[in-house]
Amino acid sequence: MEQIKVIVTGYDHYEGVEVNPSYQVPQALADRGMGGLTRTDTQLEDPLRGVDLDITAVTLPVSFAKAWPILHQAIERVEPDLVIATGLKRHARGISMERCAVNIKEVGHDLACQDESGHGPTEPIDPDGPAAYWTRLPLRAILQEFGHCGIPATLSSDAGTYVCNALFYNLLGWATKHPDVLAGFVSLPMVNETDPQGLGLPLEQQIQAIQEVVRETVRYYRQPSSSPILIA
Ligand code: PCA
Repeated sequence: MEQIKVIVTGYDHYEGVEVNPSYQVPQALADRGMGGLTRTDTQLEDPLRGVDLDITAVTLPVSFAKAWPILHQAIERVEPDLVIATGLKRHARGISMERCAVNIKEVGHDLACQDESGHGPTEPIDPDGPAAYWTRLPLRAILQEFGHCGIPATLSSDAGTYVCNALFYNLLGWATKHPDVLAGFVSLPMVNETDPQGLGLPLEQQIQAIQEVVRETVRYYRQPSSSPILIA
C-alpha cells in the first residue's frame, strides 16, 4: 500500500477569537482521518483507494519569529508528501483558496511596533526572495469539488500581511527546493455557531472542506496531469 504523509497546520490562540477553526480543523483531521467523508461525484475514482494516509496536525503560535521554525522542524521530522497550512481570515464568508504568498510582512501587527495610527513598518519577509510564490495545491480541482459538495469558497490572491502570509511564503520558499512536496495555504472563516454575527461556516463544514483539499491534493500528487493548478 502506498503511504502518503500529510501535515495539516493551524494556530493555537488567536487574539479575540473564542473558537479558532484553524486549531480545531487540523486536530479533527488527525483524529478522524478522512472518516465520514462521502463522495458526491461518482465519475471520478477515489484517489485514496490503495493509499495509507498518515495525517499529522501541527499547531503553531501566532508569531512571525516562531511559526515557520516550528513547522520546519515538524517537516524535517515527518518528511511529508503534502503540507496544507490553514489560518483564520476573520471577515471571510467562506473558504479562501490562497493562490499566492507575497514577500511582505506588516510588522505593525505587533503592538510594540505600532505608531499612533496603529500602523508599523512594512518589510520584505526575505529581502533576497522573489516578490511572490504560487501555491502548489490544485485549486481548480478543489474548487470544483467544493461546488459538488456545496461548500462556499472563493479564490483569493491575498492571505494578508500577517503571520499566515509569512508562514505561507516561507513554506513555498522551502518547497522550491523540494519539488516532490505539494504545499499551500487555505484560509478558514469564523465558526458561525460561535461568531456573534453568525459570520462564517459551521465547524463540520470546514472540516469537510479540508478533507476535500487533502483528497484532491492526493489525486494531483498521484496523477499530476489530472487536476490543473489554477493560478490565473
Ligand atoms: N490568522 C492570522 C494569524 C493567525 C491566523 O489564524 C493571519 O491572518 O495572519
